[in-house]
Amino acid sequence: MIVNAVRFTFEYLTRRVKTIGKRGFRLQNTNQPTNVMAANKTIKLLIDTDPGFDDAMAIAAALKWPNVEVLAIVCVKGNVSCDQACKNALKIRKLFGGENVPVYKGAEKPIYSLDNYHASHWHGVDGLCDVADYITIDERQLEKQHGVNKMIDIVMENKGQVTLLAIGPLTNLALAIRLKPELPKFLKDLVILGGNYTGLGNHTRTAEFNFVADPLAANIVLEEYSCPKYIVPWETVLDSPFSSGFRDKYTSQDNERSKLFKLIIDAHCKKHDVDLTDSADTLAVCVALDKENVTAEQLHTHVSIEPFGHKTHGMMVVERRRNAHIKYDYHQPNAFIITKVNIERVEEILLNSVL
Ligand SMILES: [Ca+2]
Repeated sequence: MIVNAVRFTFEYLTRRVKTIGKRGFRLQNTNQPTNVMAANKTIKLLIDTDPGFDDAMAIAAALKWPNVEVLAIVCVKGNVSCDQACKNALKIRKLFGGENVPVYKGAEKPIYSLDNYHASHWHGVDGLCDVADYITIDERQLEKQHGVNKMIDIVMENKGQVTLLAIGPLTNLALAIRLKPELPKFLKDLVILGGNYTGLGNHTRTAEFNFVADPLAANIVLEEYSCPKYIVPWETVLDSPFSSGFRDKYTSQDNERSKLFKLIIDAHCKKHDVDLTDSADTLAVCVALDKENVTAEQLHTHVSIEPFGHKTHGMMVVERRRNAHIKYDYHQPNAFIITKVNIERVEEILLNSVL
């Protein structure tokens, strides 16, 4: 009886979703406990990425997480060129025991962009803060098939089972749905790092990098991917600082994995005279790996993109009008914006990759 009562209480706490707003959008506090094991169910994860050192941290976390099968890594132009992104993915794969995870080259240019956006000023010329040359790779191990075609194949071979994690510009995803319009019906869900929900930008004053780097692709994905979508926006990254001791724990372990991130993070922090306060892509991978325990608060509403504006291109447009989903049936909620995460759980997942 006591065991059943405890089990009921636990299940109640882990499943409860409390609606705390009654407007056209729904703000939900997921009210999750921490320090619980990840769900036993194996996650089939397909990663679309543009490494980038926070992509590297995210890929590492996925490769070392016990209850996930990483089906493939598909690269896209973003922080660095697509060729460089592929090299970085091969390096991370090698160091974190993912040699059996295939790496594919995807789109080399955005569908549309106002500028040749990249982020080498932040991630280093090579995307890994220019400290990872010592990791040797055989570039012939890059798969020959185009990443967009492979993305489609993987989803269709695992219908209803694939979680697609998109932590770069959304060019590959937009191309995939143009080639296979019914593709989203066969995805389990889609987790995106990108966009903003209060108009706060990073790469421009009004737009987050992944969305502004290919705003038309982002618009296609937000409007047309009908599967459940979970978006980690820029504001949530800023609102989710690591604890004061995290950097030391993450970078001081006595192994090659932790050593790489010490080199990367030390170089980045020295160059920019900053501390490691937050990390964007890592929040998204943690949502993909353990959504129930990482998500603390989410907003269920309609989102799209301003693709062509001169001052606001790439900005995520969020429906916040009271009862808009009733008044305007074309603005039905189409995404969950993750507005708050459980950073303690995020740190646990990241630390697991370097222990
Ligand atoms: Ca990225």
